[in-house]
Amino acid sequence: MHKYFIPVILILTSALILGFWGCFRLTNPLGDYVPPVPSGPTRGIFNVIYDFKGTATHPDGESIRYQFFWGANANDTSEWSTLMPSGTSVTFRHSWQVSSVTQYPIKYRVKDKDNNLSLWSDSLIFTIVTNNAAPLKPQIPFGPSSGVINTSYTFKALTTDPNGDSISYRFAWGDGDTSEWTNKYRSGDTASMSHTYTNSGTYFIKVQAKDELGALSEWSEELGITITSSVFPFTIALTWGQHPRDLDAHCWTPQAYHVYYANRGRLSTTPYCSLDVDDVTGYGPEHITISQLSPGTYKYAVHHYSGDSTIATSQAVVKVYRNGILTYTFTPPQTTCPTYCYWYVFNIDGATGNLTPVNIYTTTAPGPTDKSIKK
Ligand SMILES: [Ca+2]
Ligand SMILES: [Ca+2]
Repeated sequence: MHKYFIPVILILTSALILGFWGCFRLTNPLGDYVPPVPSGPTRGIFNVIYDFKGTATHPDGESIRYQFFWGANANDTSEWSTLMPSGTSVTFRHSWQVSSVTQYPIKYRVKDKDNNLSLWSDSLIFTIVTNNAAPLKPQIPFGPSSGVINTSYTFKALTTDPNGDSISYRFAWGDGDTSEWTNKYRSGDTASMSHTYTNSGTYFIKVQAKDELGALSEWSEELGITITSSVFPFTIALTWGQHPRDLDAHCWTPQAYHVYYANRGRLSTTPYCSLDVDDVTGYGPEHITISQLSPGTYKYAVHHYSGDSTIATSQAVVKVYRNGILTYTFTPPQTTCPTYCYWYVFNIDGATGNLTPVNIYTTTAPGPTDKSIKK
């Protein structure tokens, strides 16, 4: 009897352990469950946050928690999520710090309220692209430079990505609102987005690009748009390129007012003519608005105040909006252009509203600039 005692004890103990294990295994409904492979991007760069999604189903329909594994080391796991209904997709966000490792296996597992644990999902391999370049700084947004409130206007954005990656864009509208990212565009294709301003004022619109890996460009230069609460007889928008850095819009009115950077005028009273801003660092825009015409001649000119180059090569554009509608577009004559001269663009007959192009360079101002003019 005695010589069988130890083997019997061993057999009984083993059976007991296997039995318990079997019971435990049988009572874990997630014990054999492998969640579907996570979805998300497979390429990216360091220090950019990416979204990864898991969708698991509990065999008994119970709620489950999710935990992701990010692959940087054996313990590189997320916190457990809150309990989610079975079959609900859960998005985890993650970024990777700069490291020599460029491939990360991402997987997840789930557990139910009784802490029954699933197996790990298969891995999604996330590869860090180490030689990615961000998109180039986008061109200045293209769109109207004036408009009225509560009207939708469309603006365009364009840049390229040195790697040829697809690009999404977002606009900062200058009124405190920044758009969502657009869908992806091919590098070099024009994106567009619309915006509506609800208050009058001058707003500066800029655009930023992001490549498909999430690398951000610089913000573009700003497009100015002047939004008015009503449509004025004339809004004259001056824009130009980077050089010369300072062009100035000037307007002489029939009542001997000289509206320019040092004397911005007024819209609600005499001279019913006003300059919005003085840009001194390239591009513009500078808007002169005439809110009410008086009989006599209005003269409009652009002065090259400072900076290299000339008006002829400045890429200047003068757009004239008549009652809110773009009616004339002027570009500088490609003739001899003295440095620091005036580009005398046009006259307006205040009695009829007729515009007469002049379009010449002159070294003297088309109207008086001395102290006899009214402020
Ligand atoms: Ca790129
Ligand atoms: Ca200026």
